[in-house]
Amino acid sequence: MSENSSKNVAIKDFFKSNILINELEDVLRFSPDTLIGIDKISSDHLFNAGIKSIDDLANLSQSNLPEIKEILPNMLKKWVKIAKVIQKNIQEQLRRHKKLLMIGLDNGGKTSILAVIQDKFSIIKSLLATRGVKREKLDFFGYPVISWDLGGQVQYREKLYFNRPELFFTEADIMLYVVDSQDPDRIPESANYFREVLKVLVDLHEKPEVLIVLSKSDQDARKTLQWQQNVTSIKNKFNSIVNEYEDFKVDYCDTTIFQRETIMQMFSIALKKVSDTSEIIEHILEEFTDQVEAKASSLVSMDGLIFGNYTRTDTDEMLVNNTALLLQTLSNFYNSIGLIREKSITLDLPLNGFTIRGEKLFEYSELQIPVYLWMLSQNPELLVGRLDYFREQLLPLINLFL
Ligand SMILES: Nc1nc2c(ncn2[C@@H]2O[C@H](COP(=O)(O)OP(=O)(O)OP(=O)(O)O)[C@@H](O)[C@H]2O)c(=O)[nH]1
Ligand SMILES: [Mg+2]
Repeated sequence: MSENSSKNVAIKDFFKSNILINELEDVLRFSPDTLIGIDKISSDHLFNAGIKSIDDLANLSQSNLPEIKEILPNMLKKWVKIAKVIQKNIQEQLRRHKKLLMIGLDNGGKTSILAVIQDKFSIIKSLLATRGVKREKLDFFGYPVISWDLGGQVQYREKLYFNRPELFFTEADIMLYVVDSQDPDRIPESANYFREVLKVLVDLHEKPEVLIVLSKSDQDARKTLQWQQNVTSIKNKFNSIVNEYEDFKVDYCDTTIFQRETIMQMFSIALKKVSDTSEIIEHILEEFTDQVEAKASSLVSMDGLIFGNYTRTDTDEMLVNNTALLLQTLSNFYNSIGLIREKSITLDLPLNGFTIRGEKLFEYSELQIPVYLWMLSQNPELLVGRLDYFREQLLPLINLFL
């Protein structure tokens, strides 16, 4: 992986020591006299010449600098150079962040999902409806994401987002469209909003990855017929809308804030769609799965993050992912009552002729969360001899992804 060399330039070294940089986005709007070497008087002269910010300074052409009689041309040239370095650096840093749009009707659970991802469980109880757009940097296991949480109340939907769509819907990498799976009355309204959003995206030639999140899929609700009907109805409506636009493909995920792993799983599915690293992880999984003559494999952390999987059929994928999730819950339970985590967990299905086996590969983050490789195999002994080789190849990549 090539690292950007300008990443290492410390932006703050260019600024006077009393200048605080909180948000990278703001820096380009700072006035020129925040820079070392530009005093207030020169900055005023720049201002009078229409150069009000570092961005303005950086946008000057070096070969055709304006004449400002109070400022020496060489001086101006140097400042422009510095501003250009800062501008380039910030743009690169911002580009590395994936833009995540959270969209859906009011009360759907968007802000709650973002709170769970950030482990801010305590704020969920007191959440108010989001007013307009709330942007936030998320550090999802070190994966830089900027979330745009678009409050779903009708006044914002009608008067704000669609009036200036380019301000909200451009350059998004991922769109999570959140539908309340326990509110059948509002499914048509939500479907309409979804259609309008897709239309805007098409008009703007934007093509983010789209994931439809069936929120509030709480364990008890899922057992009810009503919930299952809601989900069917949502999928029917949304699929038919998606079919109107040939360019879009969507996936569905269900989440509940009462099981953090469902949200982590949804989020990893979303990130996997836009991340090269997981592509590489999947290649390695594929190679390994073939080597050990297995049918499917999945790399999953004990808190529910799926780093990658490789399967040939949808059934195998469901089998390996769902079993992994279940055995994880069991293993976490054992762990919570003081038992030691097993290195290897096996589920035998002899009548069906296969075994699902989880092998602990390593632990990640300061929290030392175990990461297991799950395999669906007819011949699990083959796996054991090759695990170390696999671990060696994969570990550096996982570290990149995290
Ligand atoms: N049962 C259940 N309730 C949830 C879940 N997620 C969110 N809620 C509740 O749904 C309500 C709305 O949640 P928010 O996260 O504020 O919804 P929102 O989509 O951000 O709403 P707006 O900001 O108005 O667009 C809150 O009372 C949450 O406690 C869930 O998974 N299950
Ligand atoms: Mg909200």
